[in-house]
Amino acid sequence: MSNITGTVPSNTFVQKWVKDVTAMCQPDEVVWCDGSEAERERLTRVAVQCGDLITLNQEKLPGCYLHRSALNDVARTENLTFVCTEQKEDAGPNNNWMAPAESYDRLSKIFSGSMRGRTLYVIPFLMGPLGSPFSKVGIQVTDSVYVVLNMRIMTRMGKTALDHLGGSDDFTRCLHSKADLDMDRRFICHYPQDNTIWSVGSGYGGNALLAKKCLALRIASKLGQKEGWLAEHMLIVGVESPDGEINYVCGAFPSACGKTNLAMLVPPASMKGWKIHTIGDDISWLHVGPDGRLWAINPEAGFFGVAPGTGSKTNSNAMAMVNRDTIFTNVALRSDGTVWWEGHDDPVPAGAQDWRGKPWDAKSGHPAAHPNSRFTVSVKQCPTYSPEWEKPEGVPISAILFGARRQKLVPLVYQSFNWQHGTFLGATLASETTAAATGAVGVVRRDPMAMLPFCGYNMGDYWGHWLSLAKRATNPPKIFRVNWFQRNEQGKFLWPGFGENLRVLRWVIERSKGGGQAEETAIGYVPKPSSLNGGELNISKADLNRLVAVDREGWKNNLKGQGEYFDKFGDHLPAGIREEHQALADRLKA
Ligand code: SAT
Ligand code: MN
Repeated sequence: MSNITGTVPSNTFVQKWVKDVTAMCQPDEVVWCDGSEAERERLTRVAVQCGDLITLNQEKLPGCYLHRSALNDVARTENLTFVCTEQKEDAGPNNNWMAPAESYDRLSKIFSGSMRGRTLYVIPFLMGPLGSPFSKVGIQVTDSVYVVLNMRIMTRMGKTALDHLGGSDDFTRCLHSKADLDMDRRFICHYPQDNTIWSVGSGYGGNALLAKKCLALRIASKLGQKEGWLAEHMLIVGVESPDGEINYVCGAFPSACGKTNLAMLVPPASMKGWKIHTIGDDISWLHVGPDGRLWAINPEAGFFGVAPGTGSKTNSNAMAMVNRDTIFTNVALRSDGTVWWEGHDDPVPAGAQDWRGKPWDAKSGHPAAHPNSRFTVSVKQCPTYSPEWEKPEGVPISAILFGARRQKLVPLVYQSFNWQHGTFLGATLASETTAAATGAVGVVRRDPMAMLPFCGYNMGDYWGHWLSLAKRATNPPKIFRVNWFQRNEQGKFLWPGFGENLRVLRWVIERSKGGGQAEETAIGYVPKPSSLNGGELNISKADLNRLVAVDREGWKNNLKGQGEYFDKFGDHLPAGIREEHQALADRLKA
């Protein structure tokens, strides 16, 4: 029998599930978390004592701690991530699949006794604003105190969630154990039919904070299909023009492609009077409102952002928010007990330790911080935090961006002709890979809607679901494709990016309202260079023209690969996507 501390909730479904998993995992102790400040302080002491957290310099970085992961546990492991539906076809060619019975059986063996000598924490959490009809409850069980402390930042955790749940059994059952952190015994499995997630053998964010990619995207995307809404890998940002009007934009980009930077963009000095309101940087849940618009909530309560490349020049808002009450993972440690990463404001430090805790200097020949090192911080610490984050109905969306990392071919920005064409632009998204997942970096792979690793069901059906929304969403957002990452022959970025991306947002918003100057091309509406410039942009005319140029031959060469990719979805490919592919081919031929 395990020793129990904390208040056991009255919900008998929660009690029973926790009893069952406790019997399987056999922890020495069970702690029911309440999300209080006192609990945070107590668990932080536990984490420091067991080595999960290193206390940073509390004068310079109050409330900040460093976590060093196991060396083999630094990113999501997509090859070990499964969707376990009865029929393989329901998971689709976009997911790894295992039959539920086999998967429960294999994982039960790893979970059995995995928490002996350890504490099992129960974390009730709410995804979405208090009192929102769109919010969902999860209960995560974990043996990692690091996971508890991160979940406390990333979600609305504790009593709030239990109050929302009441006596209902409508919650996602999220079971997690680090077990022995062995890659050969690591599985991240999703059971949409049971509203259940089992993850074992990893302590890394996307594998272990089950509220995030596992619940808020994989499980939620399937719930959205059933219930008529969308769970998307999108930031949410409000853009206020000098006349005080705010328009909200969602943006889907693959991991580590600048969602956090765009969500809290700092307007360039030349764009006086523009303001940014941050609602979310990673996930958005979109519902059709009574006005026929799409309304977005951010189900999360924190940012799990990439540290390297973050500095005052690229994202001064992020720098301002991570100087207190932040958990850093796999960054470098300086001799004064503060943190550093590549791209940090301060010069390369002397006498530092790298992310593994080994002595490091500029001559070490490898980065000091892991390329996928992270900060976990509350959304409320963001200088551009918008209180609209807490609105139960969310914010109305004017435009959706699909963005990716492409050195060539894809213009800086272009607009789709309509919702179906916009869905096609999302479905054909492809990006150069990053360090956010294990595997090769910099290889172009198809990543539809930036959801390839996160769509919890057959992607053909998912595109069909997107298309079907048009029936109810009579005033849907306009859809755009963006690419900040074009380079010239010398490998230099053509577009300055960061704050200057506001110029693109300005055009996007003008277009969404029926204005803005554009040229109709075979791929969509492309801006007139002058509508991005406004006179103050420090970039050559030739480069600007090149940024919005349409390479017809390049696009023609792309058609075959797109068609082959779509063929993989067989009968599940909706006719509308096939139609758009054909229409693009026809326009390119004309
Ligand atoms: O998967 S995480 O949420 O840990 C990070 C990411 O890839 O976006
Ligand atoms: Mn992400």
